[in-house]
Amino acid sequence: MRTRLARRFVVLSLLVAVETRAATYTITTLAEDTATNGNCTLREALLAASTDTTNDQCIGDAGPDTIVLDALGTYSLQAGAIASANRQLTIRGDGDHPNTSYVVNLAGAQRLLYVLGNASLTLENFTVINGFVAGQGGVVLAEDSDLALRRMALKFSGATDGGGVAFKSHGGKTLDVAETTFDQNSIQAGQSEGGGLYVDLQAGGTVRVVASSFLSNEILSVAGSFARAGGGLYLQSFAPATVELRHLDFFGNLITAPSFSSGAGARLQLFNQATGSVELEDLDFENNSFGTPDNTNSDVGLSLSADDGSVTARRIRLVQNPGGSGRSQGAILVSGAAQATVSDILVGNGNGSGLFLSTSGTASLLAGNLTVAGHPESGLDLAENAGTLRIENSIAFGNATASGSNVHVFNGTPDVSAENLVGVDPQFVNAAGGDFRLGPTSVAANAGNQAFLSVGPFDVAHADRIVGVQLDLGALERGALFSDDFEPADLYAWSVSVP
Ligand SMILES: [Ca+2]
Ligand SMILES: [Ca+2]
Ligand SMILES: [Ca+2]
Repeated sequence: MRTRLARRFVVLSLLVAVETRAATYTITTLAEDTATNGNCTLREALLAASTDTTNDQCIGDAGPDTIVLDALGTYSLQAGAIASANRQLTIRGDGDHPNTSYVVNLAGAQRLLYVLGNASLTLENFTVINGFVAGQGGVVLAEDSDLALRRMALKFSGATDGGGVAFKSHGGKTLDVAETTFDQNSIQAGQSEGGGLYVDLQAGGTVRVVASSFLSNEILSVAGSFARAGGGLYLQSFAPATVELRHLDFFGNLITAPSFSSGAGARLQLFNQATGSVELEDLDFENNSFGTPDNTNSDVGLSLSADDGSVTARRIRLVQNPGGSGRSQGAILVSGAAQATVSDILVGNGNGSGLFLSTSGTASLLAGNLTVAGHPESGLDLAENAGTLRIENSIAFGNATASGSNVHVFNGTPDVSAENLVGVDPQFVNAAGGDFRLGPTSVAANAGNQAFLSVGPFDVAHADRIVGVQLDLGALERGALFSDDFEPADLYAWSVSVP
């Protein structure tokens, strides 16, 4: 017995020894070289981590690796592409300073890294600028690998898809993005998708993007090109996927193409979702635009289509996204057997129409507490091609000043229940100035039905949804105060949990 125990102890010790083997490369120089000159540069560390072999003072190691950017300032990395297959790597700015203190300048010459073949890459707390590749993923291309970004800033980078990052999976991989900024990246190709972030799930996967910003990313036109989608974010999936997008800003993203543009803010396209789910919460879209108005363009701010699966979209603000005549600021289209619940959506002050909701197949879409106001064309466009579409507890007012109507039914007989306030002045505080809160004598106050199934926990400003004797109509509850999300049922929505 003693022998067996002793032997077991030896085996366990060996296992522990193997599992803790890992290299940490602490980078103390901003310079780039591959010379054997007694240092460990960022390039040498990336090469060591990608090959498990020694490069100068970066000692090769078969285990997972961590590269710590320890010097403050701008690291040079421009001597050519680096790829890493089937390895685990973390690159992080030393935590003593914010991500602006650790900058990697790719000088328009290369990506930071291409990971593939079941790799796992984590980037944390640094800034990458000027990435470029004549392919996908200007800073990072992750193929069939897990990728995590935390407290990163990806700027001024370019590619054909995914000016910042391209994530492509044939199934089972996870993209996890938190507290990260995609800023002024651009893409350009015959068919270009994802000015900031491009996600392609060929056989499902898991995507979580929280507390992050997509700012002034751009899809640039090329001659004869078509199908440009997702100025900030593009996501497509062809099999059941789990997608969570929470607390994101999409500001000033632009598609300059002459035609076939969709989702200057975000374009999400999910096919064959079956058991998959899409959850959108606390998303803010402002000033995302198409450079050229055209009849072949689609929805300008948020463009979501989901086939099968469950869809939840709560607390989405779409304000002043100019898409041009005939285009909506936002669209949610569900098909197949999709089950969608949508609530607390504010769509205001566009230059075309407001929000387009559509069902087909056996899909159902239940939408409540919408405020749609301030569009020259129709406010709410509804198409119940098949399936069931219902609108409750909502306001449509101040639209259709040039054409259309406050609620325009394209197709079918969607259920617009009696309490909705359509074409009746809800006395917004300052609609022209973008303040769609209800004034003191608004007929929309306490005029809703809090028992309806679409009612969510918060209004679009993340304040309590029900104040006073009854739920208000529209996206903003009068007299409500901002609530944080200490409530466990409301994951990550405002106080972000970063693992
Ligand atoms: Ca060296
Ligand atoms: Ca290694
Ligand atoms: Ca109320």
